[in-house]
Amino acid sequence: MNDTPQPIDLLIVGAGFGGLYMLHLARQRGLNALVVEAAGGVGGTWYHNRYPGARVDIQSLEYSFGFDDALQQDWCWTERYAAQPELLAYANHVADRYKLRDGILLDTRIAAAHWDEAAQCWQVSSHTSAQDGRRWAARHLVLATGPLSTPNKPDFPGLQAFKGRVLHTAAWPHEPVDLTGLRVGVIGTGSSGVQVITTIAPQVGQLTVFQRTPTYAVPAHNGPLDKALEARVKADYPAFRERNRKMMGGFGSMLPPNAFSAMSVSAEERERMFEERWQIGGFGLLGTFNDLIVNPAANELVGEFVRGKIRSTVHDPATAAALSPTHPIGCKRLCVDTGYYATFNRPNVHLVDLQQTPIDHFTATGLVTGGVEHTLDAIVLATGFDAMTGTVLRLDLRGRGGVPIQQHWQAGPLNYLGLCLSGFPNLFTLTGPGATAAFTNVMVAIEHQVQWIADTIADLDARGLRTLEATPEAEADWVAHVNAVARRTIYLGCNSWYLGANIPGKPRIFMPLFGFPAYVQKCTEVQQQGYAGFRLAPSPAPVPAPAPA
Ligand code: N01
Repeated sequence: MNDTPQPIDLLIVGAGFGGLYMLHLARQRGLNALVVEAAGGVGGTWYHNRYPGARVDIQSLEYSFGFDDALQQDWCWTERYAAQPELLAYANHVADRYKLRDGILLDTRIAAAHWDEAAQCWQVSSHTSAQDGRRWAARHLVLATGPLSTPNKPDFPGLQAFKGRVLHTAAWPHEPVDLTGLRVGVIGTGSSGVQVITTIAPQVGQLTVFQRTPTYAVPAHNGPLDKALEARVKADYPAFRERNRKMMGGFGSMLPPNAFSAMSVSAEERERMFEERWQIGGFGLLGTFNDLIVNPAANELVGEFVRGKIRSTVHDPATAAALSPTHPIGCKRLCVDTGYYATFNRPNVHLVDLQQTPIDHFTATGLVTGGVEHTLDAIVLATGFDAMTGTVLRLDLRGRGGVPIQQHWQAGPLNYLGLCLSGFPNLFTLTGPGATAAFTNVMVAIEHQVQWIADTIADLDARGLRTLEATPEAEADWVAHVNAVARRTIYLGCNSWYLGANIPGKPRIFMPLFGFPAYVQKCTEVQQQGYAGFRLAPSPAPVPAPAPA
């Protein structure tokens, strides 16, 4: 270990899109910044989630940076919804275009970050051997670790005994994985499961899908990017971005929500309108009416519409029934698919309903549910993430007085504005709990938060201030606000990762905030009000040199 920490203005953990833009903007503002990334390349989620079928569920023309018009004009997406290789190529393009690579330390995991009261900075160290571990003394620390970055690997009894291959969608191998002709089991039917199931079904010998909760999926109608649409958007890109920033989720201005209730039209008209949006595809279905995610009765209408689609698509009525969700639609993130339900008409695809027959244990050759052994050559865990907090809680992160983050977040992730924590000065979380990223086009969310952080640091420096720290009162109020917003919606009506409900023992607190424009307004107001809810402090006076004897 090199004993002298390297002084730095800003240390950024993670080289996904958040870390990349944070580094770029910090450098533009004249800050000495460094990104430290555990993986061997940039791209974050798109570096790790390289399972067959991985692609974005927000249209490519929207799921991209808008901070530089030259970038958005030059880059050409090939598909309506970009696939993982193209998204990873885009992340690498951003790193090269803005000459970021010399500010990114790859293959280096941050192990510890401790607030140093005397030096008023973060003492950060990397997790490598004693010889080559690195240390930094950072004025500011940005956790750009992503909301969905620590895979959830359930502790299935006997999994170790299984002799076949075990894969996780969120940690997919970099070398090709050939599943051709194999008997494959997929556990999990969220966004990752839906994509991998649909993609591998035609390749594998037999596919057994182990479903704990059925999922709602709407068609993507993916295909080559419409050149005429691309030209229209590019002719007007800054205004297009501006319109999207005014949308609840930071995207979707091409198909805005209707401003009237599902109850205000006849059943026939409602069906026609749902069908119209189903044919367009994507998340727009939930904008058919303005009350689908706030009124359970309205939500039930669109849920039943999708269940009707499942019944008319899946030939076997028992399988269709098992695939039909009963929880509110949108309560778990809606999946955007390419033939998911129809996949269950294939003779080589078999659904196991874990609600009827839960997983009992694994064996050397498969797994047992309800007394029946399913013989498998490979198992794909599409079991999601320890979302929003999992990665941060795995750090040795200690604030004032050495208080560990595990203690501060014992009852749930306390935060203010989804950006800062009391007792953890000059620490910023990007796309973390309390912010809107999970409900927003994450690229738009990242741009906003990165700009807020860069502006805040510039303000502090201009005013000769050394630290910014959320007050405990502001933090408590903010968490209450996030949960109050959720209570006005259908989001508390199911067990989702938004609530931490997918991880045994995790505090059940609603973590993301819904509503991007109001969030932006609040963050701006806080800045304009001189950082209401924060304590600001100047650099401590230098300790006078001892008087000569
Ligand atoms: O994870 P999930 P994901 N036994 O948590 C099941 C983004 N994303 O990786 O619902 C049996 O949604 C679990 O069952 P249940 C997107 O934001 C985006 O699919 O908890 N089953 C569920 O079916 C998304 O929301 C894209 O009952 C178990 C599944 O595993 C988020 O990432 C693509 C289990 C996990 O679903 C997470 O998606 C991929 C157990 N012990 C991901 N534990 C796109 O852009 C969990 N499950 C398209």
